[in-house]
Amino acid sequence: MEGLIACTRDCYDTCIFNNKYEPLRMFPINGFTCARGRADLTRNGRNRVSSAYIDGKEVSVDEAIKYVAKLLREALKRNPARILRTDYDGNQGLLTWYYPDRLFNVLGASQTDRSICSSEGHEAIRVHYGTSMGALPEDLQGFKAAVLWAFPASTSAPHIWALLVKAGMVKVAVDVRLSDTARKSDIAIIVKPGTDVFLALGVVKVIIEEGLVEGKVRHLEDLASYVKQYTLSYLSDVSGVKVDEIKWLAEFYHDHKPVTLIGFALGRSLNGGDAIGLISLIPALVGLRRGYYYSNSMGWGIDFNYLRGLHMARSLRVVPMAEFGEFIERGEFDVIYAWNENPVLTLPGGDRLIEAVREGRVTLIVHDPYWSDTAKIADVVIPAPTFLEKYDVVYSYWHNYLVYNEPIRAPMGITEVDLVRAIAREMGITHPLLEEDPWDAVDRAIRGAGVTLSELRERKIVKMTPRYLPSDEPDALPLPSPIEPEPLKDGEAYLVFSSHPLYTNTQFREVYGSLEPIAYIHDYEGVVILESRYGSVKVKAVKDPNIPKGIVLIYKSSLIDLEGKPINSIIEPIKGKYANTPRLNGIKVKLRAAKG
Ligand SMILES: Nc1nc2c(c(=O)[nH]1)N[C@H]1C(S)=C(S)[C@@H](COP(=O)(O)OP(=O)(O)OC[C@H]3O[C@@H](n4cnc5c(=O)[nH]c(N)nc54)[C@H](O)[C@@H]3O)O[C@H]1N2
Ligand SMILES: Nc1nc2c(c(=O)[nH]1)N[C@H]1C(S)=C(S)[C@@H](COP(=O)(O)OP(=O)(O)OC[C@H]3O[C@@H](n4cnc5c(=O)[nH]c(N)nc54)[C@H](O)[C@@H]3O)O[C@H]1N2
Ligand code: SF4
Ligand SMILES: [Mo]
Repeated sequence: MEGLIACTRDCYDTCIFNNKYEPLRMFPINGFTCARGRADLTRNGRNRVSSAYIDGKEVSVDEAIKYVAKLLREALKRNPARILRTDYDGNQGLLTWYYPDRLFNVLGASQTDRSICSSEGHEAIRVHYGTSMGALPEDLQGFKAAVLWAFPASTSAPHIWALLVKAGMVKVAVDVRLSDTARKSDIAIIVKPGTDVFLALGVVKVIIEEGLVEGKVRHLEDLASYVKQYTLSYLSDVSGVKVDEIKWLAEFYHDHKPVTLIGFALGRSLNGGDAIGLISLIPALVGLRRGYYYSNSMGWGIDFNYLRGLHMARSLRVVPMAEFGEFIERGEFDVIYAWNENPVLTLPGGDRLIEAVREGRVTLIVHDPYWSDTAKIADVVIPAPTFLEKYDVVYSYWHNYLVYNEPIRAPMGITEVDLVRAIAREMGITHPLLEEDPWDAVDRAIRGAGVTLSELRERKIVKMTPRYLPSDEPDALPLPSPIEPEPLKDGEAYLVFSSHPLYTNTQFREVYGSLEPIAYIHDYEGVVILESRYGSVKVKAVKDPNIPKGIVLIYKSSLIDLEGKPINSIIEPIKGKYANTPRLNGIKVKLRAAKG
């Protein structure tokens, strides 16, 4: 079989392509891709880090490795916890993302907790079902209706959206604004930011109290007495959803048995984990099995911990991403090593990293294929090949295809695995975790998913059988502990973020240009200052009738303000209850017209 390649981006769909980079005509890829997939071959030649750099001076990769080894050795002598490695899902490959951890675990360095995106919901669903694994693409096809809860899939998951459309499903969108998805759905329910748990309590209350329960949920009686204490009019007041709409949604669940698709963004809001957990129980209450989808990555049985070497070594200190800026400001690190991530823009308080590097308090090492905003300010930059240029094994958090990626372009730079092993050698570290052949590690890790590397190399694509299925009888416990959002005063609004069709987070500006920092609001045009308790940024306000009063929307691909300051400098260091996920959505901001 000819070589294949899966898009390794942080995206639900994980498109699979042939070696001419044409999307495969198989379910659920169905021969089409998104604007980013169409631009990959062009993008691959632009804005690349083509050499290594130390303090802005071009050097060979070998020189950079020696320099990094020296930096790490010196830092180790002081305190390993003063080395921080930080990473996220710029490339979801098992070798690219997971394996490099081994070096830092062996060093006993500090790590960020990878809580920025989906971890809150994974944990919130797991406590009820034993796993966060939910419906597969094939399962989705069996439904006649769908509730897209904080999930603007027409933008964030084009293949999931296409599946729902093709199946002719009745679609209900729950969002804080009329997103593209909400506009294209049959019904849009507009909820106030951070109050989905109150809406879900209303739905659960109606289902229980109107005798609409058809499924089995353990400790249902506890849930029943819990919802009794709330009146529908209170739940309606807090959530902004009319009592009639709450009742309608409960009856819709009962009558149409929709699948519920829960967006990650909800986990990054007030009450996010509680909301996701409770929403995931609604399908079970109306008798559906695997009636929700959030992320299936925990269902495959891939041993991510083995790849990271956690069976032998682990980092000494875990830094919540929510407190990234705080830790840096307190002077907790001497050296920061970042790969697969653009933390100056995407992590809360990324501006503190810029300052610390500028003032020489932190030495920043970045391994990236592109001149990201973080690479641009780094003391040491090392070029990485893109996913089109290296071998890897790629899984999806939606469908169950495991793909053996084979390069279709000549590599530029050094792979993540080669780099961390070379640094270890240069440091004189001999540890079995770094000596194990990386492909043996992959083979061990995917055996848990019932796949062997030799089978995968031969067939290129193997369908995994989910190992960890959700319980058919989930537990209603733990019960939520919802908090009402702070009310708005004059001139205040809740700030929310969403994905943009042309970008993946901060990526693709080399193809589609920089996205202006625009704050979409209901009724104001002009340059404005957005001020939170934590700082302020200057952005352009643009009127949008799809945004209700009291809401400001910024695309999460325009995270630099008009003066070059990261938007995330105004994010407060607040952590989610289940997995410490930073609260990015729904923070209160004051709007002021900017002078001049
Ligand atoms: N095109 C594209 N696709 C992407 C990405 C991308 O950058 N571009 N990013 C990928 C990544 S990293 C992720 S995490 C996923 C994210 O994908 P999703 O989880 O689908 O979320 P977002 O696109 O971030 O949009 C969040 C939605 O939630 C709404 N919202 C905000 N606060 C609340 C609230 O309190 N309640 C409710 N009900 N709604 C709320 C916003 O208005 C917005 O419509 O998408 C992935 N797919
Ligand atoms: N204010 C606000 N902040 C947010 C969000 C929000 O909604 N609002 N969303 C959050 C979410 S959901 C997420 S997931 C995070 C995303 O945060 P990041 O993961 O930092 O996002 P990206 O912009 O995708 O940056 C990924 C980096 O990985 C690099 N990369 C790509 N491929 C490779 C590779 O093969 N090897 C290496 N070494 N590097 C590679 C890219 O060039 C890029 O610099 O942002 C979060 N930040
Ligand atoms: S970003 Fe998503 S939809 Fe686009 S090519 Fe990659 S996997 Fe497919
Ligand atoms: Mo994400």
